[in-house]
Amino acid sequence: MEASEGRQGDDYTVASADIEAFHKNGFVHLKGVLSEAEVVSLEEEYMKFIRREIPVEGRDFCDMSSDYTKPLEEYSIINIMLPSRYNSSLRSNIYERCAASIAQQLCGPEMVFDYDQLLAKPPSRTDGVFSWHQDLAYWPVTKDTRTASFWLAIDNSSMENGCLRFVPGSHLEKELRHHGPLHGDRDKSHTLAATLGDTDIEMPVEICRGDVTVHHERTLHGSGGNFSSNSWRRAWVLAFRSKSAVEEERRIGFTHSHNDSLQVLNQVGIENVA
Ligand SMILES: O=C(O)CCC(=O)C(=O)O
Repeated sequence: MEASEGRQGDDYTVASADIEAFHKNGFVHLKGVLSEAEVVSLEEEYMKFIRREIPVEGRDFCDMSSDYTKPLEEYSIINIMLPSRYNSSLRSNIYERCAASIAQQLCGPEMVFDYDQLLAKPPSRTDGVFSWHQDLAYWPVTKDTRTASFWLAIDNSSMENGCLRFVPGSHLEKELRHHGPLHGDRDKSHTLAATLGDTDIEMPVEICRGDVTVHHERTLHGSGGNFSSNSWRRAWVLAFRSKSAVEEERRIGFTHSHNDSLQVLNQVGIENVA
């Protein structure tokens, strides 16, 4: 790493090789974005959501690996949408400020915060499989496609506890892959799933606490279950898109809340589920 690369205050200077890798592969792993002390303070807030000390409305608290009937204490991928909507003191935290700096270097100065999300797999939830998908299958298609989706590891994230896996280069495909609702219909669960083809190469990316991966809205990705008996796999997602794309989403009433009446399954188009 050059002396000028990495963290300085609210900025994280991305190496030119990493910018290139992001555009070529559709994702990149950046090390040491947050310090241990910074992760500890985010982790405290994170656990207030997990313990349900901060109320989260309806389907914004759900399990992404199963349908809505699963009892809360058995969730395998605890999914909390829009934590900063439910705890506004989280807005503009140090992670968001560093992610903004990175997003602008990867995709340009127009990049702004779109949404946040917490995704936690408790230990020994071997069925905590996050189905293969492209984020765009869940989102409205916007004119400006630039996206930097951050995935911050709160725990060391490994093959054993269910780290992210990507299909490099899949973001460059012209057509979105076919996705279908994992449980047959969006009223049973929010989750969409695509299947990999024989020629797809999956690349697991193991990262340390305080590191991030950043991916594009068309990069195929997913993750396996948590086979560790003592380690959680907790991640904090922040998505940045261009200001015009976020405005386009909000104009049609799309906020990434699972309680929005408007949901998207992109092979079918936009559906009103409420
Ligand atoms: O945390 C996971 O396993 C999946 C995360 C994901 O799909 C995302 O960050 O877009």
